[in-house]
Amino acid sequence: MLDRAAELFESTGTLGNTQCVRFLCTDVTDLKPYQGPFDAAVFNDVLATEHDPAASIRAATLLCRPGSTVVVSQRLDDPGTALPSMDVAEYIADLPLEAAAVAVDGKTMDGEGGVAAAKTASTARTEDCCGGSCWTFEVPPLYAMRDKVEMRAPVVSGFGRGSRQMGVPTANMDPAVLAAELSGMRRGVYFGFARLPDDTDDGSAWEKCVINVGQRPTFADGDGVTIEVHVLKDFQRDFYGETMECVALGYLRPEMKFGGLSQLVGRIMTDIGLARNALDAECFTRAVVDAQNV
Ligand code: ADP
Ligand code: RBF
Ligand code: MG
Repeated sequence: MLDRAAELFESTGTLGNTQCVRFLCTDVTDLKPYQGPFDAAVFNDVLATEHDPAASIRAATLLCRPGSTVVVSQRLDDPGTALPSMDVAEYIADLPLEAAAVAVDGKTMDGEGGVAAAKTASTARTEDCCGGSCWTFEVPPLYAMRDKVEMRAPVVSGFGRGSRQMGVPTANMDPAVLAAELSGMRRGVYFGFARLPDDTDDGSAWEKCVINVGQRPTFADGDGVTIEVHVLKDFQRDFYGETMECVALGYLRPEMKFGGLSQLVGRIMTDIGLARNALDAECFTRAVVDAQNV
């Protein structure tokens, strides 16, 4: 089937940043973060027979770019086939997915013929005519915040989890100083720019960064909210105690509970790639020029 499909595309074989379609036969849970992000994931009559459907849909979702679509289509009452029970709502419970109104033949199929997107997995489910069901979700789009959030605080010690050893040191900004800013921010991963205003060398220039504002559900280290900034620059030194300035310009995704540090770091690498690209866009570049004049 893959060979036949490949014959239909002339642009196969080109990798890197070139537009193309790649065909591979693999288990979705074996795909690596660098192989994404993908524009869509479709489970066509396979999810119910996966040995770990929750792990499969999670792996696929984490490989999908913001604004992409995840579809689960399943025949549920195929005569003579005993399928295990399938609870799509439970599989996606802590994933950054939103139920989408399903467009069929250009029409929005949400029961009432309106345009409102369904909110939960159960309402996202749409029966079709062949005894099957289809759930359509959207990975929330990357979005610019209406109001940027500017933060300025000393860098404090974190949990010493070795994020630095994993290649993503996070400067923890003192949350006590930022209580007011925090109260207006939803928990999750942001992107923007950061700098060390008092650095006499080159640290005072604005650099791209990713920011996690949250409670680190992957780890049992208390539920205090931390503001962690990973700057996309190699400072070659520590700067504990120094003042950091950071401007959050866009929101990437909610915080999630991962199966461990390496899974988390894999996703952070994707976050970094998305942030790097997004921050090249004119709207964000202009916003930081404004910020520089503050
Ligand atoms: P902690 O648990 O104490 O926050 P980390 O392993 O997260 O330790 O490392 C964070 C520290 O690394 C920061 O406080 C900062 O002093 C230093 N650092 C060096 N380069 C960077 C960078 N590019 N982004 C963030 N922090 C950096
Ligand atoms: N921790 C989580 O438990 N879940 C997350 O989804 C999550 N996303 C993060 C995204 C970025 C860009 C960064 C820098 C950190 C994130 N963290 C997340 C925090 C992470 O657990 C923390 O940096 C390390 O545990 C070190 O304290
Ligand atoms: Mg840290």
